[in-house]
Amino acid sequence: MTETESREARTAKLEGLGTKRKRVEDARFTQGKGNYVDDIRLPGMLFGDFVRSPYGHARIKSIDASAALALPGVKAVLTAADLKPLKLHYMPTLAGDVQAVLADEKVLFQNQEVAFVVAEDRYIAADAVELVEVEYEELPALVDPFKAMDADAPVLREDLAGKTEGAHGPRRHHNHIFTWEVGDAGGTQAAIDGAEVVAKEMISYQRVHPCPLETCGCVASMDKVNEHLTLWGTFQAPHAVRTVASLITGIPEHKIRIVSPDIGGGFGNKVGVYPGYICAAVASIVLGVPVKWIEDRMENLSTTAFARDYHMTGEIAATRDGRITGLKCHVLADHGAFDACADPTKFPAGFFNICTGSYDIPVAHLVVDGVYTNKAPGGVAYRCSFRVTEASYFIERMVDVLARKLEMDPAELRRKNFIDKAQFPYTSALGWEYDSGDYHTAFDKALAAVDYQGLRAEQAANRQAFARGDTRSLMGIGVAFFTEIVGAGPVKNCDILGLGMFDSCEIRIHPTGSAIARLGTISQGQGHATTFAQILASEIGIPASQITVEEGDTDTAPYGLGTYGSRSTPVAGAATAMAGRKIRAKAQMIAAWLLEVHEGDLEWDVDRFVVKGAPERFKTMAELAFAAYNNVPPGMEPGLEAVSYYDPPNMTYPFGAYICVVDVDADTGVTQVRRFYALDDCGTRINPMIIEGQVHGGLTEALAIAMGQEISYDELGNVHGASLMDFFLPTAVETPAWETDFTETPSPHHPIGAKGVGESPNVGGVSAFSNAVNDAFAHLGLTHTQMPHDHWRVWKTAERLGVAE
Ligand code: MCN
Ligand code: CUM
Repeated sequence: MTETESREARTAKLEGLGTKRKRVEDARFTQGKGNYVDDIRLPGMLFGDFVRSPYGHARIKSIDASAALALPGVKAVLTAADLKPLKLHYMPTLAGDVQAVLADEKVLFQNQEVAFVVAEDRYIAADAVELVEVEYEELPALVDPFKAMDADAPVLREDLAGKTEGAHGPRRHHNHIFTWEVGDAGGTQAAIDGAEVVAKEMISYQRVHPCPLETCGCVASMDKVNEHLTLWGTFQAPHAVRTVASLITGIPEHKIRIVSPDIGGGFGNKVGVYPGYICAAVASIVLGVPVKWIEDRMENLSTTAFARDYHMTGEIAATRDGRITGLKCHVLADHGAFDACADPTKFPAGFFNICTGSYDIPVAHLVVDGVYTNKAPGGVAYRCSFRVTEASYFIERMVDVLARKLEMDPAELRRKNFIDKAQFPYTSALGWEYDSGDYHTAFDKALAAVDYQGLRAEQAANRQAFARGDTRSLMGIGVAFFTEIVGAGPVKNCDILGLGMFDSCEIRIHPTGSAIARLGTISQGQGHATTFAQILASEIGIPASQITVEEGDTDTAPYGLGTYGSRSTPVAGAATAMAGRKIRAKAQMIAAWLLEVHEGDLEWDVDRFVVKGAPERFKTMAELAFAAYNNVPPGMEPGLEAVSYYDPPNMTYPFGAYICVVDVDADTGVTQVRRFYALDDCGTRINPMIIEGQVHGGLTEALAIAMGQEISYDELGNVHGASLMDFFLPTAVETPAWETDFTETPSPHHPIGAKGVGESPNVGGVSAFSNAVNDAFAHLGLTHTQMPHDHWRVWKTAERLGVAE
């Protein structure tokens, strides 16, 4: 049938690795046919809504729900007192702390959950929320992390009274969570003390929020007859939710089904476990009918999964000619009222210890102190790769600060200190083994692409013109180079609540040669149904268009740890390739049987096995699929299925070079991103179009963070930035045109050489914007200003430097 088709034509038909295959998801999404959690409607379903605290810190004197219960249509009002007998008023967090499901005697942040009203519809529930009378006694709020461990700081967590040991070691103050130390303290201090030049800076990365278009939510449905609980929800890790739900509720795990339907953006916001999930489940168990809970925008921004809030003091030592000799960093980490960071268990500050970045730094030392404040919990979210965004921002600002001190070009200083290609696999001073990289090639390509020397010459001319009064605009050039660490990842290092972070793929080939693949991950917009089929197409020779990819239903998908930390490609992508290879190995045995040759006499050719030296004798994968169901070698089981649980030997280390050119109006502080060039290296590229989309999205979020986003609190503990009136969400108007580029350095340990990419543009992007804004004022003596670089703050900087009119 296809004998005459060329190898190229057969390869093209597969739409495998490297193809710009169009997203198969989009037919559904662009026609409004997605199925999101709020689309789920079940007979008799009730709606839950929260009574929330108006105070940042207060004692609850009393709760009176009688007026709410009297409202027609209200079915129940849950408070901590109702949850206590079930031992569900606190829930375990992913970081080994506990979090109040409903406030127990005290509220610890504004908008904290105090009571859960269940009613016949959302509107009645919202009206009833207003009728619940809560009497509070206000307490002094603690919002400044730098004051959290003062001797007279207010005691926040009374539930932890007397607890001197936390999940990550000893606690030395009532608001202290953990101290995490990595590296060589003595050696680093010696390097700093003996250095020719030392640059020091305190770099804050403000509190922000990922703000996905779809907020968090769930539908809980308890079938009391079969004692079976189904939970549909916005979960980035459905299997982990099932295990945790079983442990918390005591319902056997086989009687729980977790389903993540379509998810409208996650960005880390949907990794954690929230009070709404527990309350909806409890309400459904108690009332015996389905209960839905969906956050509104303000609830989302002010109560679930903030990101960052890291205050990083660095010292970087160097020789006068620009060779970095040591790096020291202290981080004050504001975790809010409960430590609900979603990090692998052994890493209370995530992978922040990749803060030596892309540089060959001989010695380094890092200390992170985590503290409680009267703010919302969360801490790991927002395209972060487990705190790599903070680490990357820190080192990329520090290198610029050092460059200023050395009066050296920041690009030249980077180039001089890069880990060399020949040094890979490279072990960093803080203990990571970088799998592969070629930083000089990528960086040189980036500098050439933007004509870096030309830009600097233009900037020099701009500065002279500004000094003469010929222009009111200052030109800034931001250079950033990042190394990511994604693919958690080795079970021996990485687990969450004891669950090793492997991932999985199960494949079934149907008799007519099409297939279904199920994975332990879950797409939230990344296009997994498109790209994972491409990996398989190349492995098993079945066109991607004939492979269905399914994720997110724990009753059908193999166990996996979910999608975050850009781990799907490095881990589940590897499992997909490995499962595909098992399919191919069995198909080869069937082919040998059918062609009456020895297996070793066959070779794989795109979509078929061919007898070596006899190209006219072959069996296509479609033929072998059918044979698997009716004519297999004696003793072989029929069928063609495989499953792989993949425990990666190491993480993958994508990298990239980003360059930003910004024009700053000195009189108004208005910034205009004139140009942004992003070169990404994520190893073998599965779908260049999807990668480009990921980079565009991540850069837009980086722009948002660097130039305007902030969730701040006033001294009373009131949260600011909790609505889209105050929280900057860029639209097409603010977003510049992105220029993307790539190099391709495969991962040596990944079966197809692919590294993750989802978070790279955010990890690398924020520093490029921030470096550009700082650079615009560098000739006026500025070394560092804190983000966000919104117009007001930029204008303040210009004013402080005496150039604003
Ligand atoms: N890809 C590829 N070739 C590579 C690497 C990746 O073609 N070498 C493709 C993958 O096949 C996948 C996509 O790029 O379709 C992202 O893959 P990967 O980097 O493995 O990241 P994950 O799939 O694990 O996604 C998680 C990552 C994270 S942690 C955040 S946060 C984020 C991000 O993805 N959230 C997103 N990108 C997002 N994009 C959308 N639209 N929505 C989100 O919520
Ligand atoms: Cu850290 S945000 Mo992503 O890992 O889902």
